[in-house]
Amino acid sequence: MMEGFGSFLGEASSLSRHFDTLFLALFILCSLVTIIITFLIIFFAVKYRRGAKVNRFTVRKSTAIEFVWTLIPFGLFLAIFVWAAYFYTELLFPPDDEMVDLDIAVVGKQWMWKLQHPNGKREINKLHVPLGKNIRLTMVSQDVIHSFFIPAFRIKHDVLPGRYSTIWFRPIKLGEYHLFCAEYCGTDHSRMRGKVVVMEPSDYAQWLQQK
Ligand SMILES: [Cu+2]
Repeated sequence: MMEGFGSFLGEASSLSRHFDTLFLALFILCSLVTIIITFLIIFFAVKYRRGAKVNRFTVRKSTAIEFVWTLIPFGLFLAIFVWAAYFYTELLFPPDDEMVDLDIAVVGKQWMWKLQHPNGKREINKLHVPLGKNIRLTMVSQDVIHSFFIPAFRIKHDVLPGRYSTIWFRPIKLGEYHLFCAEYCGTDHSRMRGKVVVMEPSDYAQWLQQK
């Protein structure tokens, strides 16, 4: 079963749900702000249209109202920022070093992904991982900047030349998922994609031993 943009809400990693909740909260908040402002613009445009008999000379000032409409949105968006920053650090750093079950090396190059498992087994454009394990990727690029993107896991991180970057995930659903390069990296960028295969840990152990 392929998962990807088609099943936008498919949750295949432990962080997917957190990410979707954050996205939904931001979406609802921005929609509310948009609706309220649009309503006010239309309301005042109609009320003070040319020729309307309204008082245009006395301005009522209220410091309280100024504070309310400044501080409430500020607080709400600050909360979103703190939430997103927390999520970002969760995504970058595994809960604990000892809790990493599997370390996988990722090399990006024009135009393929090369992946290596701890026992030395290598694969190209395909990544096999065991279900329910914390998997850490240590990534580097051989040439230009690439970006390692698995939509179903909600992970995306730049892969840089000359610098290691890490990211982690815990798959919570068996299946096959899209892997993309999300940073334009040259002619065949659009073909720099692959598959992530989430397997039962026993199947993974077996697969690892295969030649
Ligand atoms: Cu690329």
